Amino acid sequence: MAGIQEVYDLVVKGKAKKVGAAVTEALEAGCDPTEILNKGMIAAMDEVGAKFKNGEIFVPEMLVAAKAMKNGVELLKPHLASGVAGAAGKVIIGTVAGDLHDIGKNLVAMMLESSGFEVIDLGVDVPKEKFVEAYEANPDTKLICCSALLTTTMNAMKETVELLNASSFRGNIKVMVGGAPISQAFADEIGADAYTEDAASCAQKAKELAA
Ligand code: B12
Repeated sequence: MAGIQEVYDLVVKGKAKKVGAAVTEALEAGCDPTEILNKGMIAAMDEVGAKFKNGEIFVPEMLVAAKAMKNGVELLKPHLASGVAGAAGKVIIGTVAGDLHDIGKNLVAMMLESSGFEVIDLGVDVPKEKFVEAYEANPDTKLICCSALLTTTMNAMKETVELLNASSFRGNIKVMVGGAPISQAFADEIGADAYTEDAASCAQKAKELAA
């Protein structure tokens, strides 16, 4: 659909100011919000990642694309989110130490909220001890979610999950992991309870785990 293509192009080019209007137009034209997200924005970030890998663009261009996507997601949010926040329980989420990527983590947080969870977002570059402290401050938490986007920060994820696994409260929580380099095999290896590929399936799985 033309509207979605426009969103895609603007995210790839990092046109943060224009992307909002394009999302609104696509919505008004009747495009499905989930398609705008998946085919317009997430697919665009894949192209941005590929261009970075090929040396066609550099970090500043990745940053402006990320900003453009964030602006677009803000506008999509009311159309994607629906549930009553808090009813399903508390979730702690963060991107692990050394990792500054937060777009995927924010989408996961948004989908969890729209599935009725209250989300405590620790942000990016979160030291492993912070996850433990956040649980201690919120002992009614049901789920802890860790995100990592770099192969080099997979080890920080491993250390975080190991620390949680060694904690006295491990029996009270479930641990979920995700992010582009993470796989089911890796999740099993580090002793997480669950892995899913994207934000929508994370929210679904979270509901099962917290039930
Ligand atoms: C935008 C971006 C950046 C931005 C991030 C801005 C921000 N606020 O997030 C900036 C410019 C800061 C950046 C920096 C770097 N980046 Co970068 N970045 C990207 C890019 C283009 C997009 C990431 C993204 O947002 N994708 C879209 C979101 C929606 O997808 P996602 O994060 O994967 O999330 C989905 C799933 O993974 C899942 N998910 C995510 N978290 C969780 C958690 C749980 C619990 C679950 C269940 C699921 C889940 O659900 C999400 C939604 O469906 C990727 C390329 C790519 N295709 O991923 C490279 C990429 C990740 N970056 C890369 C690199 C190398 C870097 C730098 C090292 C570059 C440098 N030389 O400085 C730095 C590292 C900085 C740091 N310390 O973290 C590489 C990583 C390579 C590797 N194998 O490790 C990639 C793959 C690019 C590439 N092809 O080379 N980057």
